[in-house]
Amino acid sequence: MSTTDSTFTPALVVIDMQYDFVYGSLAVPGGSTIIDTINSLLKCPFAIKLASKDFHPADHISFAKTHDKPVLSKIIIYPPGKPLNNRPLEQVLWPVHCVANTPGFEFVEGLDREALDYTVHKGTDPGIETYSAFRDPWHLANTSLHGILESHGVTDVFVVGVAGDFCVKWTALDAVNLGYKTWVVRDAVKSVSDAGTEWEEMKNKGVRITNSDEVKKL
Ligand code: VGL
Ligand code: ZN
Repeated sequence: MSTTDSTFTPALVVIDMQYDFVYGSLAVPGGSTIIDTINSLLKCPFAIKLASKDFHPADHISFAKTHDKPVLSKIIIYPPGKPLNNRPLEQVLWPVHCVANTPGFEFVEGLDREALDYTVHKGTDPGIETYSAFRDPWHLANTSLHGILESHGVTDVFVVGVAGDFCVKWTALDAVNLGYKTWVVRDAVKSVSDAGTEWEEMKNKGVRITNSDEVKKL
């Protein structure tokens, strides 16, 4: 990876490599198998290296328990404070996961957290699901991610982590929409579902799919 080209300022964004998503209540199949690959990418000369953490209050809107409904059932959610017919969205209800400052919220054991320059929290508002590490689905509030990337003059965003079909995908799509050249590193991502449709969807919307060996040659 070249650090001398001023038109190429790459950032590595590690999505949600937390205990609950790897071994805990919402374990993504194969999640532990990408830790070494992510650590090897964290050794590359990215201009900055960031990680997101899902940071939920105990009564978060995305938890089945909050609604007394079965896990993986669906509800319709609305932007808070807006009329009820304003941009409804379908919300999958999850097991309780990544409750702030519980063991499930911690970075997974083995992740090279020393290599990280920044940690970005998301999903902090009890009433709003935030899959994207940039912002909620209605674009009512930004996390710190876009501001950090802009302040470092980042041109290219490389996304890794979990889950490929939720937070990785929505972060990558937002990165494209915000004007970054956006890459998802396929062998450093695992998904909840094995259907694989997220890869075609991301490609169709301008995300570049790459792999860790290619990234190391950049
Ligand atoms: C995620 C489901 C619920 C993710 C977060 O990190 O992909 N998935 N909250
Ligand atoms: Zn969550």
